[in-house]
Parts: sequence; structure tokens; C-alpha cells
Amino acid sequence: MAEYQNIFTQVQVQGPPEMGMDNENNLAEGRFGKPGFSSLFGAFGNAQLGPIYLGPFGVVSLATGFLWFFIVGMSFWAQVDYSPAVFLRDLFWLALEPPGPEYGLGFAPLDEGGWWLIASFFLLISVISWWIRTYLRAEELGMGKHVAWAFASAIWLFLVLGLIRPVLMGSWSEAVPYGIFPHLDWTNLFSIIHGNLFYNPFHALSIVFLYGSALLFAMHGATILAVSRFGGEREIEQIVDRGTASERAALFWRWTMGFNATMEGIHRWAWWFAVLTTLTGGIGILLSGTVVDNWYVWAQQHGYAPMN
Ligand code: 07D
Ligand code: 07D
Repeated sequence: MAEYQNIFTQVQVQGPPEMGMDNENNLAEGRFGKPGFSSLFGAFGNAQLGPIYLGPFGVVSLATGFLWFFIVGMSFWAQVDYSPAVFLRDLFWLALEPPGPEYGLGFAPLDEGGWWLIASFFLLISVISWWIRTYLRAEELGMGKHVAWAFASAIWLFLVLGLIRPVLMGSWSEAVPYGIFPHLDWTNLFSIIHGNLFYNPFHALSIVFLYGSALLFAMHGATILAVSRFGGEREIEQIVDRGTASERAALFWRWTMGFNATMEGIHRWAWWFAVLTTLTGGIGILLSGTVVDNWYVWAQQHGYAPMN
């Protein structure tokens, strides 16, 4: 049975490139690149690479994404005086910081946060354009917009961190710096300034959904792999037949826990857990410093942190 490819299947079948459901060539416009095959990619998913749809929003997203990356990169270069050795040594610790608090929501000199503002503008355009792309491609294929709305939840947290909360706090200095460890230092400092984020119930909710997402993904991935010997991932008889892979998969959980998801419902569980991670997270960050200054004190007032 050499018909399918997945991460643990060594057999790969290659035919002529698959162009998708496009008999009238309606979707061909905007698609770009001659399809090729990669055996390495085939070990992880589908071996065919391309064609890719570029389109106006794809071009805008890649161009502005590149500009963001370029500005951050040039700032890093300048900070190490254009020394390749120091650049490599310090790469993980370099940062492009937002303007200081003295500039409020105004513009700042280029090397005092101005570049951060310009780069952030491009990153915003890039992320929004990519979102539009996920929406429009789904529409073109007659799909629901579930991917776009899930991505919108991540963008919500991204916007709260870098735009909405800084605007409400009246200062760009509240935003996150661009840098590997510097953005972790920012995260740590945020928690300390607001009196320990563990006492923020929305941070707790976000963790519940993050951990829950990992658990659900493990359960679902394992269940489907466990019935792949019955063709579980490509089954069409499940609606009308008994003893199918899906029925076994469902029975496994009913026998183990007394309750089972359905083939459709498990994907709703997964969608909601993932979406709620960043949705609740964004609420938690938005409230910090705007409505609640110190979460530990807040927890004391609400009776779940000790008063001493
Ligand atoms: C695996 C999909 C692929 C995506 C990748 C990320 C860039 C950044 C930019 C050098 C799961 C590509 C990275 C384009 C390069 C410059 C200037 C997604 C996968 C591989 N973080 N964070 C990371 C971002 C925030 C936190 C890693 C982005 C908040 C902690 C990577 C954002 C807070 C830890 C990264 C963002 C926070 C990380 C791996 C935006 C609270 C880690 C990410 C735009 C949420 C981990 C050294 C990953 C690490 C890590 C990117 C925001 C906390 C560099 C783009 C401000 C505690 N973050 N992060 O795999 O190893 O995601 O850090 O909001 O421990 Mg972060
Ligand atoms: C960042 C969504 C935006 C990303 C987008 C992607 C590109 C690149 C390029 C692919 C991740 C844009 C992509 C530009 C594309 C290429 C090449 C999603 C993002 C749009 N915490 N914490 C969370 C835990 C502590 C703190 C969430 C655990 C401490 C802050 C999560 C612990 C302190 C913030 C979570 C822990 C602290 C968070 C993030 C344990 C630090 C946030 C969810 C066990 C000392 C964020 C409400 C997520 C949040 C957040 C987990 C501890 C600070 C559940 C498990 C107490 C400041 N923390 N945390 O999906 O929402 O992020 O908080 O200790 O802002 Mg935390």
C-alpha cells in the first residue's frame, strides 16, 4: 500500500505535478513557479513544492515583511559597528528598542526608537496582508474562514502587545522590543512590574488553553495514527459501516474515559482551545496597567492571595 505519505512513511509516490481542482484554469492566475518535488519534504508531508499563489496581498506582505526584517537587521549591524564576528556573537542579545517614555506616542529620532516605529509599521502591514491572504485564498477555494479567524486571534494578542495597549498607556515605550532575548527580558519585566502575572486570571486561562491545546493535539494525533492501519485518515465508509477506523477511535475514548468526541467535534475542540489561548491572553495583557496595576494586590483584594 504505497498510496499515502506522512511523517513516518518511507514510501513516496511521485506522479506528474498535481495542479488542484482547476480544470478550467480559473485559479491559475496569480499562481507562480514551476512545480518541483523534494523527497525530504515528502518525508514530512506532501513532496510537491509549488506552484504558490502570490497575488497583490502576498507581494505586499512579503515586501513589507522583508522591510521590517531589513530595518531590524541593519539596526543590529550598526550596533556592532558592522563587525561580522561581534554580530554573530551578540545576535541573540541585540535589540531594536521602541522609543523611551519621554516621547509618549510621538515620533522619536531614528536611532532613539524612530526605526522601531518605522519597522513596526511595516510589520503591521505585513501581518494584516497575510491575514487578508488567508481569507481570500479560503474564499477562492469555497472554504470556511476558520483559518483566518484563528489567525485573527493570534493577531489580537500581537496587536494588544505592540499597538492597542501602548496607545491606551499613552507611550510606545510600553511595546515589545525586537530581539531574541530582549523580548524575553521584556516579558519577565512585564510580569514583575504588574506584580506577578501568575495572579492575572486571564494569564491562567491562556495557560489552560495552551496546555489543553497540546493535550488535545497529542490525543487526536495519536488516535488517528493508531487507526491508520485501518485507513483512518482517508475513510469514507465511516458514515454507513460498522467496525471502521473512526468507530474504533471513538470507542477507544468512550471505553477509556466514558466520553468521546466526534470526527467533526474534535476539530472544534482543537480550534477553540487554540483560539482561546491568544484571545484570553490578549485580554489579560490589555487589562494590565490600564485597569489593574498590580495583579498580586488585585488577588489579595479578591481573596486568593494572602494579605501579609
Ligand atoms: C514554531 C511557527 C514558526 C515561527 C517561528 C518564529 C521571528 C522573529 C526576529 C530576530 C511557535 C519566527 C521568529 C520571525 C525574528 C528578530 C528581530 C511558532 C512556530 C519559528 N515572539 N517568546 C520565541 C515571537 C512574544 C516568549 C521564539 C514573535 C511576547 C517566550 C521566537 C512574537 C511574549 C519564548 C519568538 C513574539 C513572548 C518566546 C520561538 C510576536 C509573550 C521562548 C517562537 C510578533 C507571548 C521562545 C528565545 C515559536 C524562545 C520564544 C517570536 C511575542 C514570550 C523568536 C514573532 C512578547 C517566553 N518567540 N513572545 O516557536 O526560544 O513559536 O525565545 O508577537 O522561550 Mg516570543
Ligand atoms: C505572541 C501571538 C502573536 C504572534 C503573531 C505571529 C511573525 C513572524 C515569520 C514564520 C504566542 C506573527 C509572526 C511576525 C512570521 C516567520 C518566518 C502567540 C503570540 C501574530 N507563562 N506571559 C503567555 C506561560 C510567566 C508573560 C501566553 C507559562 C511568568 C507575558 C501563555 C508559564 C512571566 C505574556 C503563557 C508562564 C510571564 C505571557 C502566551 C509558566 C514571565 C503575554 C500565549 C509555566 C517571567 C502572553 C496573558 C501565546 C499572554 C503570555 C504561558 C509564566 C509573562 C499561555 C506556561 C510569570 C508578559 N504566557 N509568564 O500563544 O497572553 O503566545 O499573557 O511559568 O503577553 Mg506567561
